[in-house]
Amino acid sequence: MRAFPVIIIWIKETLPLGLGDGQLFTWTDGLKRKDWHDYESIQKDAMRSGKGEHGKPYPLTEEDHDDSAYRENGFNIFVSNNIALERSLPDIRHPNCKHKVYLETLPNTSIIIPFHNEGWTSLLRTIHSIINRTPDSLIAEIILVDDFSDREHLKEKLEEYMVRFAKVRIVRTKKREGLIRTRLLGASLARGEVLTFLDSHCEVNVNWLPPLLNQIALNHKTIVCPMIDVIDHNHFGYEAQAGDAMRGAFDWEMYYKRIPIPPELQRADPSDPFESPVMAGGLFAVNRKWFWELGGYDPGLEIWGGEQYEISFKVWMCGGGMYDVPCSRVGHIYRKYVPYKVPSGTSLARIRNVAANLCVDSKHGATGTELRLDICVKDGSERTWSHEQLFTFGWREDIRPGEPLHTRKFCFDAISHSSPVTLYDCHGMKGNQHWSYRKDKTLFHPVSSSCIDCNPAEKKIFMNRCDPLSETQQWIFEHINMTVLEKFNSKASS
Ligand code: LR7
Ligand code: MN
Repeated sequence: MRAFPVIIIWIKETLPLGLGDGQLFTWTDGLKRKDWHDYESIQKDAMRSGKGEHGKPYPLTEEDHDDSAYRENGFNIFVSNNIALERSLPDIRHPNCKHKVYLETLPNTSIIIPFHNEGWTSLLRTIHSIINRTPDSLIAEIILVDDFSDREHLKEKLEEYMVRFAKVRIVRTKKREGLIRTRLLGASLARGEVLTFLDSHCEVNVNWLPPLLNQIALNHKTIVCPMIDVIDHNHFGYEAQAGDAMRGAFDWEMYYKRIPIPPELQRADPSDPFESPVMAGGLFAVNRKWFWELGGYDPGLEIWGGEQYEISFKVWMCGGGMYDVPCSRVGHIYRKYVPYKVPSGTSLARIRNVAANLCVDSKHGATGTELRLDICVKDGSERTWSHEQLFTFGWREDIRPGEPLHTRKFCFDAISHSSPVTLYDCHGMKGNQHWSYRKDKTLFHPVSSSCIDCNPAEKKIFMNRCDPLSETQQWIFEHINMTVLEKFNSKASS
């Protein structure tokens, strides 16, 4: 059902700068609508000047560019520290957004922000931008959920700082949970009618919230996402993503992608909300009751990733819809690399040789290089994503270095029954990249009917005629997620 404005033409002609404050408009559906812009805050933003203001790139010197600036957060924290916490942003919405009216009565929302070791100024700028650009009446509370951070500034100092904001609550997980269970903790405590999730390094833009809440008010079985703008990880310049409004999708590796809206689905008014099959993950609003009717997130999801598909599929399968809203824009700092550690045992494993007591190592592993053995990285409580001794067992029955969502696109590859094992661009067509892990602990290569063997003294890894009794051909998978290994082996002969 669509509603049409009764007096919209008159408005545009007489009030070119937007609708007058406090005016109400009754549409044909009988619901009252109003202009939710906060002209005072817009005015304040317009008058600001300084480095990084209006979302302009911060002028970088050589020194500011040093790698140490990126190490802790994956983005340049020096730049973040040098631009104002309340900096202004450019209004890059479609011009039609300036004239849109939304329901006079909108549901309120709990804004939930999970964070793990977030930078001080990037976290604070997220909160300040929300406070400055959101109608107070729509915020039930802002829940900061600390996922067991160990940085000092996120402890008492953060609590002391947030005292100035009556609506901010800080809650903390009791152990490292990962972003999914951290969001769930926030959601379980939330009291607002709507849950709005944001990452801990965002800046919300002008009038971002009313268009999201409006869509949910019209149909509560709706998940809505803002347009996600890019805050550059070097200079913090603010701009739209390449191509701007696109639909969410994913490829066969389950990598999130954005693809153009096909012409037949394009809206007459490009500023109107449009359907999107899957969301990016971090920034969205959902009716609280409906979120729990959907089952929330699967609490078995670890640390990072995948949850955006789970929730997106459930929305569609449960008779709901998912929309991207062009008149709502939120900036997000896209990191240069993932800075945080992952507790061991959460994901996929290293591969240790029984005879050598050494591990397969993909160090210096570019495409075309030979795999080698190396001393097993010490069992600590944590590892980094980029760990060279972590491997993923793909559903195509190939083996690749890295974590499932951060894999490098090289696969174990062998050209014959006596060749070295190399890393080569994954082709996903089995053949030379097809492996199985057998009960006798051998790593079998069906195409050559041979097994992975090694020379402990030279640390070399090569193919050989299978000899399950030889310990140099026996490999142990450590810290493995058993479900993944069972799936990987479902077709393996033993
Ligand atoms: O162990 C962790 N615990 C956490 O609380 C790891 C992370 N976190 C927090 C973290 O502080 C941040 O606030 O969780 C949030 C997301 O983590 P990021 O910022 O490291 O993730 P990302 O921005 O690289 O990745 C995107 O995909 C993720 C996994 O699927 C999440 O859904 C993120 O929210 C999501 N970000 C966005 O959708 C913003 C746009 C980027 C894209 C695509
Ligand atoms: Mn993020």
